[in-house]
Amino acid sequence: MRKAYALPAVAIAAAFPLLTMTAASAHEGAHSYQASLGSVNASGVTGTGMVTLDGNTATVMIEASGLLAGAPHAQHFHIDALGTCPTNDLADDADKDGFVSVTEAAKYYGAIGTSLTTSGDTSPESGLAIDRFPAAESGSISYERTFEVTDDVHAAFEAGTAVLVLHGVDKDGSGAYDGDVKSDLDPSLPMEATAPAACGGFEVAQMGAAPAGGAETGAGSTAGTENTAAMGVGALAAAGAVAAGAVAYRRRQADQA
Ligand SMILES: [Cu+2]
Repeated sequence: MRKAYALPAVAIAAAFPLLTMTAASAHEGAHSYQASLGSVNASGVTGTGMVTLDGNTATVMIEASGLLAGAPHAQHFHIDALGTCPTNDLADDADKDGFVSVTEAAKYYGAIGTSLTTSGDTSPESGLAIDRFPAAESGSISYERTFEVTDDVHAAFEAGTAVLVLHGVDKDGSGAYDGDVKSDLDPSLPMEATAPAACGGFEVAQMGAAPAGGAETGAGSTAGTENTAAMGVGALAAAGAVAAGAVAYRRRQADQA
C-alpha cells in the first residue's frame, strides 16, 4: 500500500512547481554568522560582528567599543587557519617584544581574506589602507557595508575558519600609536598601529534561538555554571539583537526598492 504514496520526485515537481522552487531557494538562501569579539593584547576591546552571506554578497555589521579613539583601526576577515584567536595575555608573544603581533596570531586566525574598508577595494591588498578604515571616534566602531566577497572567503565561513580581527592598540596608554617596537607588517608603522586589538571566530548565527531555554539549562547547577550560562545567553541575546537589526534593515531596503 505504501508504494501508492511514493510519487516519483518528477511527478511532485510537476504537480507542485512552487513547492520545489521554495525548497531550492531555502537551500541556496542567505546564511548568517556571528562573532563575539574578545580582547587581544589586553586592549579591553569588546564587540560583535554579524555577517549575512547571500551567495558571495556579504552584509557586514560590526559594533565594537574600547578602542583607541580617533585612530584608524584596520579590520579584516582572516581565513584558512584554525578559526580561533590568540590569548589575551602574552602567552602567544613568541618573540617577547611585549605584543602578540599579527605574525604570532596568524597560526590561529590565518591570513587576510577581506579588508573591511569603509569604501573602495576590499581585497587583502587594502589590508593597511588606514585612510579607509573606521577611525573609532569616541573609541567605538559602528560599521555596516554590503559588498562581494571572494569564493575563498565564502568557503572559509562555511568551513568555520573565518575570523573577525580589529587592529590597533594603545598598549602604553599614550593616546596615540607610538613606541619603539615597529610593526611586523610595515616597519614604518609602530607595532601599536597593527597589532590585533580584538578577535572573534565566526559561527553560524543562532537565529530565533530561544534564550529562555539556555537559562533553564543552568538552573540547579552550581552558581558558577549559572553565571556562565547567563553570560552565554547575554551574548546570544546581543547577537540576536544585531541579527534583528539586519533583518529590519533588509526590510527597509526592500521597501525602498
Ligand atoms: Cu587583520
